[in-house]
Amino acid sequence: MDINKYIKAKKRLIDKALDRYLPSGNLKPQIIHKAMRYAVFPGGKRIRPIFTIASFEACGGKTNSILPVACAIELIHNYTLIHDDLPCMDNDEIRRGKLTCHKKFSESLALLAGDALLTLSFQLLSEAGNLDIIKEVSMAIGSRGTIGGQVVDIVKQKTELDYIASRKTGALFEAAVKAGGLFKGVDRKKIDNLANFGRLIGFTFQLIDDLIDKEGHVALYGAGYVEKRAALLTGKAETYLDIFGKKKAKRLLELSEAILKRQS
Ligand code: GRG
Repeated sequence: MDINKYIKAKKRLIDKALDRYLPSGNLKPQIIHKAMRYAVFPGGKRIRPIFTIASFEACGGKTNSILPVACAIELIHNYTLIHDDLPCMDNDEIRRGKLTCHKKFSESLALLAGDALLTLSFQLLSEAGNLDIIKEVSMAIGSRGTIGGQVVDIVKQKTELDYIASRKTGALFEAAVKAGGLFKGVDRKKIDNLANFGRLIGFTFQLIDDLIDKEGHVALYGAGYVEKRAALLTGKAETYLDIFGKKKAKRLLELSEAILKRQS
């Protein structure tokens, strides 16, 4: 199966699982469940949970049991998007080609829908029963992780672009990849390698995002420099997969190449 087919198949699996985990829009109070579902579906690339699955597989795991963990990561990502779009943050009207959650519902409901997605993600993680993953994810998205990145972004310290990218984007990618190994229970060395790989790929993901949007690092350093840096970081990231062997790490390697080449 080529990587595009793999991505499509895993996305379908993740979407089905998300649909099972999210409360029905008919369940009281309907409006909050509708707002949560509105933000999550039809969804974006689902790239973070796909990394979680590929990492689990690289460690010898079989897909389905990791789904609650992978979906928790995606729910957290969706919470950050809802909150990031709010008038008190970026004040965006469009997300994934449709009205942002607060434009469709209201500011207070969007705030609560984000909170509820975050809360649901920890319910799923606790049901998966692995305290190391809960700790890892908590640290990644706290004030020294994504929230910290958002804070520095808000106070507009543009010279801190690397800090912002590594916290806003890198931290959740790192946790997503690490979670696959933690769930399979591989040794410390492999976990550390997954963490390094995830962190560098997350950072690269942001560099490519900047290239697509012609913002951030590209505005500051120019496209040529950013392209070179992204390629270098991807090469470095891939060295951390040697420990797993080419066959097992195949999907992680292909995903990292797909990120480097992505145009949208
Ligand atoms: C806690 C409010 C709050 C924010 C934390 C993660 C974050 C900081 C804000 C989200 C907004 C943002 C632009 C983050 C940068 C990372 C990024 C490129 C997000 C978009 O991710 P994709 O491309 O989105 O994976 P899809 O739509 O495909 O899921």
